[in-house]
Amino acid sequence: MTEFFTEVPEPIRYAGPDSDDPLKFRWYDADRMVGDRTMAEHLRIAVCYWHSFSWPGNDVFGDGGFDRPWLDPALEPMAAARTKMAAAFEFFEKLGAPFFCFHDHDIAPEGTTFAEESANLEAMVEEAAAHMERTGVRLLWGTARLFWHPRYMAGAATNPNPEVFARAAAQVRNCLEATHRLGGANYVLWGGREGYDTLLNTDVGRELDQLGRFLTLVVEHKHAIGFDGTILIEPKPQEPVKHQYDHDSQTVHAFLQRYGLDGEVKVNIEVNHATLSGHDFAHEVAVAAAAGIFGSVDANRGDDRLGWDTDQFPNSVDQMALGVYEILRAGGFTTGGFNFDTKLRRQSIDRTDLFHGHIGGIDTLARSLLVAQAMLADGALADLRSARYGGWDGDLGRAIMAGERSLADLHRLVAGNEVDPAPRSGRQEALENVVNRYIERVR
Ligand code: XLS
Ligand code: NI
Ligand code: NI
Repeated sequence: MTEFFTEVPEPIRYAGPDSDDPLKFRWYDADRMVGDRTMAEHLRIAVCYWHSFSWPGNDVFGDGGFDRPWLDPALEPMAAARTKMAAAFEFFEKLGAPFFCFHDHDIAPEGTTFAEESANLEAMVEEAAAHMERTGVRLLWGTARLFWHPRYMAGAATNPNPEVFARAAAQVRNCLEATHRLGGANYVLWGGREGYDTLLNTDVGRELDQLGRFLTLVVEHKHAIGFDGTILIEPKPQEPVKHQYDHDSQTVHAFLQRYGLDGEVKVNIEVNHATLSGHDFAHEVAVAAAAGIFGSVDANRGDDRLGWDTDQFPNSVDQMALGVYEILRAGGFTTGGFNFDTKLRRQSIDRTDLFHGHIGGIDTLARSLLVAQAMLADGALADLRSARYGGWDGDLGRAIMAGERSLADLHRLVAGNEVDPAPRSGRQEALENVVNRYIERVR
């Protein structure tokens, strides 16, 4: 096999926080125990196929300049797909990433007919199975690209034309089976165009029912074929369309309940999408965990001042540690993990830039994990939180929550006893200082 990443001859190793070697991990030490699991088991790192290997670096204003020889349009598509896959697995292995993620069309050419699309996918899935067997790299999730082809311009499941719905269903059937064949831990649906650009031509009620029906079909098929991975929805408020139905975790939870899919489907939270929906990443994790639908994470961040999906590598421990803390509070990942749905900046054209981005991102997650675990183990924030809610464990709190007090009962209580509790400090600044102390100290 021809080597592609020639500047990185050896797998990336851990060298410790004092290392200045840009091709070593400073914080990610895969086998280091953090609480009851190793770092690798906690983080379950995955590399995404699409931005890393299928994207030439173009933006809406110009062509891409990335060094990706397999994207040359003059190549025979299946041969190009095989070369791309060899380079992708070389990267996964050298980075030491235990998982990868893909869309159907990232690994297999679309072809010109459905028959060709299906045959290409089948062939490339066998090729992937062989690479996985050889390298030990596993599949975190698969997904179908239901937003690229012009047939999906008005949505896939939410399209006004049922034949488009059928075509999307067929594509998902193929991709779900491919994911199952490759032992995927999850299957993701990102509703890229499930929403609308203008209400003037849109029937929102119908479209939501269609989306509920579509997801039900996916869940039924998952059970029919015995796929035991988790089905995940990836919430995003907008982009590419103006309004997307899976706006954020709380919206998705209401949607799942409405269509009877609670307990069947969880969420894949993207840091970037949280920002776009006006939330912090930690908020999205906490809300999903409270609803029992926390599944997996796309670790790529946005930019607070840009209203689009910049897909940047995470590099702020200050921000990421708070999200990882919520993940640990929720018990950590089960089938999920941290996928790097990340894009290099357009000027990062060298092969090795792909390593720099991932190494920095993985180190950010590793250090955030250490901070989060230390805060959790010491009960640094938990003590104040439980004291704050202490009243709810007392007689009054318990009786209210057990449904044993009516509005009239509470009125009687307050009127008869002049109940007027004094406010207490929420101590936000003191808590923020606690977090900073952990960030400074962790080693
Ligand atoms: C786009 C999404 C996409 C999904 C997979 O914003 O993040 O990349 O993760 O379809
Ligand atoms: Ni995104
Ligand atoms: Ni994503």
